[in-house]
Amino acid sequence: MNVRSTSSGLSSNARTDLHKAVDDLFDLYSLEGGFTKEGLLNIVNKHKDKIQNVLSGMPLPVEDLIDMLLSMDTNQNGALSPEEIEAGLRKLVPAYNWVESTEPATRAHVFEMVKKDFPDASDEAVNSFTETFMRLDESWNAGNADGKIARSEVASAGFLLGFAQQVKLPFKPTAGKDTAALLTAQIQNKLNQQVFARYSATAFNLLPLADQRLEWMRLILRFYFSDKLANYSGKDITPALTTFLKYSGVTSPMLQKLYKSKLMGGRGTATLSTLEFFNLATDMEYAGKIVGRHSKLDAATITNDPSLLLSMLQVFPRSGVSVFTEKTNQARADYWNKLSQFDAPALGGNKNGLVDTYEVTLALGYVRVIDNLYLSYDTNSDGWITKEEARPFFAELGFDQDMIVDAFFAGIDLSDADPISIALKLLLSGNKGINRLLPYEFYNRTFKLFPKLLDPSQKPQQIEEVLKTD
Ligand SMILES: [Ca+2]
Ligand SMILES: [Ca+2]
Ligand SMILES: [Ca+2]
Repeated sequence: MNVRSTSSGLSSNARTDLHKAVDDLFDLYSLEGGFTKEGLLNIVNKHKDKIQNVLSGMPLPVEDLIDMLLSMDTNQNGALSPEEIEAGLRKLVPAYNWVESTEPATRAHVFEMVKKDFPDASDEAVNSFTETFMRLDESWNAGNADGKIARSEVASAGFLLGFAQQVKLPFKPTAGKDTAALLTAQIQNKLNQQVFARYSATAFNLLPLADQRLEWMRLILRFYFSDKLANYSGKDITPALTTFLKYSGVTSPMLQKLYKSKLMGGRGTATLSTLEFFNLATDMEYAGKIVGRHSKLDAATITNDPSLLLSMLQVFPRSGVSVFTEKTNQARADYWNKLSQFDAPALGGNKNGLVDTYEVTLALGYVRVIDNLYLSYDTNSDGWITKEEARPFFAELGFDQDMIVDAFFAGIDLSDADPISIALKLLLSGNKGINRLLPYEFYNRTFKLFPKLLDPSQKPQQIEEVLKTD
């Protein structure tokens, strides 16, 4: 099942090459003392495919990169001098104004400089951004861990921040279902998660523009960190998560599997890509904020926390209302009072009687799958998925027969070990009249299937084979 991935499938090679390309640029700059437009274009063109590949994970077209670099030739003599590059970088890469080439910047200095560049931003926005920026000093980020930021520690991250500063805000939500629309939707979710519980506003687009700008730049910086950490972590991502979140908790194998899976827009491979890691880490952070607010997560608690409920409806824009709420402003008892089932070992829980952060992450991850499904397969965007709309989804699962779709819509348990009984139940149910499903109904029908779908040894085709002989 491919929930039309918004990832461009960032390979670690492409990633390394981007960093190398940017580093090469800086090397050339320092060696040659400036370079020509031609030389510059050569470098960018040489790496264009790879740069494009990486940049397509973010709204940073490669043409902008070239334009940005060429715009530094202020005296229009066709060559970039070190002075022009320094001036250009200062203008286009804010971080170069904060960190002098001669002296590393302290946290207090960075805070003052950011405040100066964003005079209208709130202290929360400036503080959090500064905090994140200072992480460039950490050793996994190739920093020297001296508590200060040197120019050399800013290099490629500074470039990304330069782009982030230029992207037009506020984001306009798009109604389409193309890659750009999916990507914008995903970025919106991540920003809404990031600002949750830190501002009185419950959504990113309700923040003042200066705060939006800093939060957006912070998100880009954290994506850049994920890139470093996903690389650094190998197969065991616990140390990387610990570093990213400063969180010493655990994850379950099922949770990691979900975030690598195509259900979540992942690639379905053994290691976590940058985007997969970023999704998991930021979703865990969001779940952590939810768990941190309440000792017990049930319908009554959630109903009494309207800003949490509002945030969740923003973060799950297509499925949230249906899954999380009974009626307006009231949490759905059927969903929330059952959340404790994620404590069960069968779902990767630790059976400690509490719903821990990683268990809530898995619970919300399943809702994310449904949200993605409605984004991709509710083709007329009316909030329902019909049998007709669902067919391509089932086809991706390997279910090509109408009977399976009928059985799913009729609410028959497809996780049943005996495929013949699925067919029998369908025949006996007389429940063929259900032709469209709301997200919560879809969620309920998919729920038992999730562990199976995450297990590659389960082959839905085999079920189909048996049904064919029926
Ligand atoms: Ca340092
Ligand atoms: Ca637990
Ligand atoms: Ca529809």
